[in-house]
Amino acid sequence: MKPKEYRSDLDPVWCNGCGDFGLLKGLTQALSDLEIVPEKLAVISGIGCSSRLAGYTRSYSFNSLHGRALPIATGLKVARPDLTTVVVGGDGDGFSIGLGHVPAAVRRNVNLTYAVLDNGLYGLTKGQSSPTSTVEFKKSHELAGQNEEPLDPVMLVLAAGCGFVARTHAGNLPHVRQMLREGISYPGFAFVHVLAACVTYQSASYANDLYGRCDALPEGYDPTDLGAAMARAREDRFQLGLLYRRPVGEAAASA
Ligand SMILES: Cc1ncc(C[n+]2csc(CCOP(=O)(O)OP(=O)(O)O)c2C)c(N)n1
Ligand code: SF4
Repeated sequence: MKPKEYRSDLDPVWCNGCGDFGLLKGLTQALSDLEIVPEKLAVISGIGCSSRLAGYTRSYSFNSLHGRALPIATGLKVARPDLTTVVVGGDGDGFSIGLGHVPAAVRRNVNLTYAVLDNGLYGLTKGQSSPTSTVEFKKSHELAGQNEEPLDPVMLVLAAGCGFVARTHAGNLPHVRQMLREGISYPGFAFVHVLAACVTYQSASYANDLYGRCDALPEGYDPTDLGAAMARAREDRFQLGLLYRRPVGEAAASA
């Protein structure tokens, strides 16, 4: 099937230029590459602009409850292991209300791919701060928790023992496609951190500033080295690519 055949009949209501379009496009391309038929595909999300994505795919889609996509997807995958199950949501969905489910899902290591569209705020509810909002953003908008440093989703899942951790940004479609293809192919819980801009509630320069802070992992980087992945994740600049892939069958190191 062609990528566009993985789209449902619904037209996205996202703002023009929203990063969510990049994830939708990259996902449909990855599904096409992997030749997954819609009858064997489930896309589960929580609530948020990004979570609308589930309904835009031709699949068993469920735009569920805010913060609850992971336990719903886990139950589905356990009951129907034949379904390729992709979970999508925002940074608020995954790291505010849904935070407790993330390390639990990582440790259960059920075969899900969890793509978090991280725009550093709550888009659907009009621009409040999320756990990944920068201090500068909060100060400039006089939002709560101004002195709280942002949480790093990649460090969090690495520390919890995630076997597949990748980072990409929504403006680089071939890279989104590749990271999702590899994540979906991984036979365990796979986390894909998708950096994106909210064109409506972030500043006009946010997208460029964000992409200017990204580097590709260097040639020869070894994704089986957990220590190297953590060192990369701690760098100020965002490292894009497959940061960590635990060999299948190897136990997670205790964090
Ligand atoms: C239980 C519950 N609490 C709060 C809300 C309100 N709410 C809807 S979406 C959202 C946050 C959305 O932010 P994010 O998950 O980052 O997604 P985005 O819209 O930025 O893609 C909130 C707080 C809700 N729908 N349900
Ligand atoms: S408000 Fe932001 S996150 Fe929501 S659709 Fe518009 S640009 Fe995208």
